[in-house]
Amino acid sequence: MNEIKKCLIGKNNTCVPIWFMRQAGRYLPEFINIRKKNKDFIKLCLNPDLSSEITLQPLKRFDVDAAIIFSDILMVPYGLGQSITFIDNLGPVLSKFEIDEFLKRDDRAFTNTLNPVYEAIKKTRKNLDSKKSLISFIGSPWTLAVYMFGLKKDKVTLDLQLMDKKKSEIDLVLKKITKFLKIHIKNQINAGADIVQIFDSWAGLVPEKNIENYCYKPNHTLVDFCKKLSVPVICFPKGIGKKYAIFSKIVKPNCVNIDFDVDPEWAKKNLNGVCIQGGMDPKILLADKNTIFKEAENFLKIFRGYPYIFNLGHGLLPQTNPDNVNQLVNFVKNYEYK
Ligand code: 1CP
Repeated sequence: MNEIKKCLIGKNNTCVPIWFMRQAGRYLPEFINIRKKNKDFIKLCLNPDLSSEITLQPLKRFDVDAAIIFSDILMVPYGLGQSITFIDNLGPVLSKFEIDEFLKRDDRAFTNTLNPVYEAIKKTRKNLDSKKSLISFIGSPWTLAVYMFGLKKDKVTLDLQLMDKKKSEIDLVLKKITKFLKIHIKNQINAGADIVQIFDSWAGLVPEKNIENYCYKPNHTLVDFCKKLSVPVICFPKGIGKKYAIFSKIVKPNCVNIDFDVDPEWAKKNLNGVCIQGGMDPKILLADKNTIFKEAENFLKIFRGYPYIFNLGHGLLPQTNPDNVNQLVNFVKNYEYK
């Protein structure tokens, strides 16, 4: 069994496995090269050869313990019939959401559209060292709804008026999308992925009165589904602050990724002993070597003897120097407690 899985199922608290969110893509020159020649991001995600190549790029450079499939959480709305364009400096823009189309979408059409993602996973598993995990992922129902309905006013605030107007549609989508997310999880596992991470990147924007129904319940349903498949699952409810404690208690994933606003000491004491992943601010990787090592050591010391997977409090930033990532991986791998 590989190191990450041992950590996730509670069989190991001595070694600290490591991988990074957004390790494939964004900051690696070899990715940027491929990206320049492939302007359509969705098409790139649907190209099994290139997707698999990009997934393996970080593993050629760094001794990380996992690959994460090069895809996107927005492939699910795409599989449900929404078209998506990525606009520089603005991010993804989805075509108008049509509830009737969504309700008519059948399972087979969904799986067929996303089949290249599963092909990419198969290909990657074949070329990946058996000691390394292959992580698959989904966006949570709420985080996907934020994009599907265009619920944000700007980068950090919700359009509450639109939320009110669309309330019944949103509630229906949050319920019905779970079926497709389960299919997507199962297909990724059948193709060879061995861990699932659920990104709830906009959990921090859920209004207090909706937190139960929009965040805890849907994450719980999906975590239970993964557990029934005997697949370890990591949740990342970004931005929920102290609610990480109640989230862990209700949702009970194998592991939670803490974001960089969460105090790691607090997390160790309050997350019910669940395996913890991440936490370090991705901005630290823009600093000098000593700052990076000092901060990494802080996390290693805090989580000494506790099931911990080294990762960040959000994805690697586009301006990250790959040499710094390499130095950090080697530092964590060779760290010895004094
Ligand atoms: O222009 C480009 O080159 C595209 C940049 C890019 C990349 C490399 C996007 C657009 N998505 C991805 C890949 C991706 N997305 C991965 C690949 C594997 C890896 O981690 O290396 C993963 C796991 C994601 C997940 C993802 N996509 C999330 C959840 C994690 C997070 O960052 O919070 C979210 C919110 C998205 C949506 C998305 N995809 C891309 C953009 C620009 C966005 C929007 C982000 C936003 O709204 O701020």
